[in-house]
Amino acid sequence: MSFRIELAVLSEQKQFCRFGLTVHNLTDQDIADWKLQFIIDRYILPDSFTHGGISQVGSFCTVTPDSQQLIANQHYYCEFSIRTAPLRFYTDGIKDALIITNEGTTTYPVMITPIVLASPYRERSQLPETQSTQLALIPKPSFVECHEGHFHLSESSQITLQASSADKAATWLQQELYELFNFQVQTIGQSDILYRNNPTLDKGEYQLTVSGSGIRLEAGSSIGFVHASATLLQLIQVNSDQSLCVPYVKISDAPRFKYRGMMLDCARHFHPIERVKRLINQLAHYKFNTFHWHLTDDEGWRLEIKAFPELTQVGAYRGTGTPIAPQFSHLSSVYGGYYSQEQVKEIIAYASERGITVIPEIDIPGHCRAAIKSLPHLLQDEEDQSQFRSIQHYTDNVLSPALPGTYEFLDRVLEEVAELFPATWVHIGADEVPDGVWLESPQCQKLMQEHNYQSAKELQGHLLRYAEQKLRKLGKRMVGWEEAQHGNKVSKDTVIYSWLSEEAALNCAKQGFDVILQPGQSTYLDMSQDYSPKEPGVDWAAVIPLESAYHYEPLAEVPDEDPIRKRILGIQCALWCEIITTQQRMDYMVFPRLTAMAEACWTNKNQRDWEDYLSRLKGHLPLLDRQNIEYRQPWK
Ligand code: TNX
Repeated sequence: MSFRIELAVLSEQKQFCRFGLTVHNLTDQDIADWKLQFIIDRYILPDSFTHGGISQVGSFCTVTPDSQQLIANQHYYCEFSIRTAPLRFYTDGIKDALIITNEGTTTYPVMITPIVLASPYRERSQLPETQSTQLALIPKPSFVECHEGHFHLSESSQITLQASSADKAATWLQQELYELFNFQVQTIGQSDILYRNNPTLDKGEYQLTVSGSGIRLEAGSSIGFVHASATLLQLIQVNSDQSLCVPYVKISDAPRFKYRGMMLDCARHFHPIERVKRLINQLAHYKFNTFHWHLTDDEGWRLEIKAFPELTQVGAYRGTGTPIAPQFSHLSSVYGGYYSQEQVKEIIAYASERGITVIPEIDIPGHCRAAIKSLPHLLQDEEDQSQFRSIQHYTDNVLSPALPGTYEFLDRVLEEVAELFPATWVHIGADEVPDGVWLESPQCQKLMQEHNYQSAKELQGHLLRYAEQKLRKLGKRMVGWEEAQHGNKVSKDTVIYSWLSEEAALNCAKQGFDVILQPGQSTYLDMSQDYSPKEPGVDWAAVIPLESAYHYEPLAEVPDEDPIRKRILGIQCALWCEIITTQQRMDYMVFPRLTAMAEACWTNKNQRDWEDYLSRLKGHLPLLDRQNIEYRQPWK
């Protein structure tokens, strides 16, 4: 049995494109009463559809063709329009397809040919030829002094602790020496690697000295020792006889920004805990200190909540016939997964051993379809007639600020989250609540009248203020995407993560909010890395080649001495995972851009230099190879 599907762009305008779709029956059998299912992440205008009808939930489309038969060796053809900018990448095309007959009891796999694009990008980015440097440190430390000679680690090398806060860092170093270099430090031997307390050093700061007498790591905080260990791991050289040595150096180093984060979306695709740990470990290598865990979204609820087992029983899985329906991939199976509270504790401990704080995100009130479908008796407003469509094309994904069930849900979820995560910050989402929401709900109208609210934004603020107060009672500080301050109800304690533009960050900082910068145009690792149609990724914010990622400088136009800069706590990069289905794809999107972002987070502005970074990156690639990271080859 063999079927094939082809999508071709027929015409393109700035925000309106037409497509032709062909399904070939390559078999010698006719099929009858058939439907076509496929995945595409843009919204097909149903009225524009020819030769049949289409229904769409998120990215999941079902076509009922006019002709009931698909004859052997013949094809079916239809056309449709989408309000979209021109498509540039193969990953913009159909991601999965399936033919179903007999009410879905029989299914046939469909081969997908790459989308026929009308206007792929013309330009290509190319890196200058670069010599690799021996001291391949990323991010670049504040001060490095090199000396002639190397210290040789030997079979009797031992780690010695003269600092109570160094034990986690020392354990991590020991593990990484083994993982990366197959080198086992001794429990009794020579004190070649010495961790020493230095109370004059600030949090995160460290000093590393390698000389004839050994390796000395100094810090005044446990995180400082982790950073020192990360630097040491990058300094290690492997001799031809596989023995290890470290060049003589003196390094003093301190972070530029207090907050250095990465967000991982585990809702759109589920990442098993080994994959999450692998990323956290990599973050530690680049001196990040925060892992922002996006645990809930329309397409999946990934966190065990004991008060509501339905959230994971129902909300963690999607597939044909399930309440969430298939999304993004895996049309022919039930797909999903979640993290038990025990696993969450394991991740938190793993991150903490590497100096990384885990901030959970429970995204409300938009992006809540999985929760609503899991707990309809609590979360569904039956009388709501509002018409809206979210960015990801859902019409039923927003919590209602007027339902008592919403507050019961929030209370229980936030209580368990606050208990489970030691971090003092809890991220509450607040992004992308669609226009048109709530206004046709009698209960929402009543709530608006009671409080004299004028707009839906005020209703959103009403709910978020509740969440903020609840979190405060639980000893937590609420943080959220830039829309969290819409409706003007939350307090200035809320930390704002800007993502649409830097302007939002600036506005919020001026109003007195602390901000974290995560601009899509520079820090989104789901954006394509180059202009070739083969490059996986999206480009709604930008194409982000390594060079653009490297050159990101937060609020570059605001002078250094402007007091507003004190409100910038740091930078975060993000991996949204609509198209991240495997470890391989994750590695490719994350590396090497993560190393460029690390430098934006850590290294002082006046010490950053693109070509210098490239020569360090070149020298650093063997260390990525040792970890089997399938990074995008920078010089290909
Ligand atoms: C915007 S950034 C989103 C996400 C998507 C992402 C895709 C933000 C707060 N919302 O829901 O996954 O774009 O690039």
